[in-house]
Amino acid sequence: MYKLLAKDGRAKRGEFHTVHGTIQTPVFMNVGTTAAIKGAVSTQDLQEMKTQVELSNTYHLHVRPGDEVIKKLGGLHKFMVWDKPILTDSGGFQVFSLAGLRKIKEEGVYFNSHVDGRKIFMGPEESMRIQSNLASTIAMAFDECPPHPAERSYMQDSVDRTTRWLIRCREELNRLNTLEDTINKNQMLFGINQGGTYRDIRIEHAKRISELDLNGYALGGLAVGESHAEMYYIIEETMPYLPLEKPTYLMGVGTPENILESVERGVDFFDCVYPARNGRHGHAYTNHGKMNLLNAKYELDSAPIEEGCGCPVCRHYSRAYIRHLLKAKEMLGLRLMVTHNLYFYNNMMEEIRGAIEEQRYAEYKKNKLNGFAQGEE
Ligand code: PRF
Ligand code: ZN
Repeated sequence: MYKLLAKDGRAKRGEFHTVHGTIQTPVFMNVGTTAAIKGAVSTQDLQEMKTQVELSNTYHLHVRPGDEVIKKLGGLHKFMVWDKPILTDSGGFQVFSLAGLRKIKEEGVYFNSHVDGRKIFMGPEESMRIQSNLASTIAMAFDECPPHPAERSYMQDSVDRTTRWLIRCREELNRLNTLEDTINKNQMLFGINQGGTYRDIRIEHAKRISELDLNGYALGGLAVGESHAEMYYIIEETMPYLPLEKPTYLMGVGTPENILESVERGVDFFDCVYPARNGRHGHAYTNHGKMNLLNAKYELDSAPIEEGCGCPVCRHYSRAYIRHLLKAKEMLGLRLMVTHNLYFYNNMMEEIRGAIEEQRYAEYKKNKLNGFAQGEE
């Protein structure tokens, strides 16, 4: 259940109540595709990084270790020792990004596993059954994320199929939630809006799925190659047609700048691999832009990554030491980088929530963007 606490322009400050606790929004979800945050970060570490929600993937966990295995072990929460909310993505998007060979049919998608090449079929019912076995807090509907650019006729057909799939997802999840041996009988469902950069297709789809009274809604099919201006335009135009009293999740976005712009347009939930991926590549996020710790100028630098940062890394370690670990390809280097970056994102979300509450979001955003533009790199 979503509760709107404050609004500043279109920016929303809310609370989302779940069986695994309350999520303060806007929120950034930390990506752990295979039930692990890449960069040797444990679920205990996540507690220190102000993480509220962990995100895992249906497709990956179905392939390995198998959702039946996780169900036998009591569900994903028990398995990874994380008692806060977990959102699982439905598998559709991962199939499109990973599987070379695939066939989309009315019933679902046929493709080959990226692990051993074996043939797999996944449709709305399969995705819901897997997510029910995983027992995540929030399940995502099974959708198609169309490529960019796509012909208008392809887009319309794809979006219509995604709507039919959504109705099947809802039916199947309602059924699963009533079964005796279902671990989380309160599993929630978010529907996904598609339509690429076609404003009218987006809006028609948003209106249609809003009638289904789901627990939340997502904007999918963005950050797939369109410009930032196009993405912001589509968010701005589509948001008024999604229910204000439900959370909205912008899937797979993005940079701190993207998040600041999207919060201003009313988005509540985000997720992105950037903080973990950039961290593993030696790039640290700071309020003065990104810095490359591999740079020679940090060889003798005993300052923390960012002065004043409250993360567990900046409280103890120097740029010089982290640079050395990265150079020596020590795992600890990756872990420290990912820890700082996830903290940076989660902490920014906390600042955003405070700024909306205090009706100073526009000014907060302007100062933040000015800081980033100083650019350390
Ligand atoms: N659909 C699903 N997951 C996603 C996306 C989508 O369109 C995106 C697009 N940025 C990221 N993750 N199911
Ligand atoms: Zn830090």
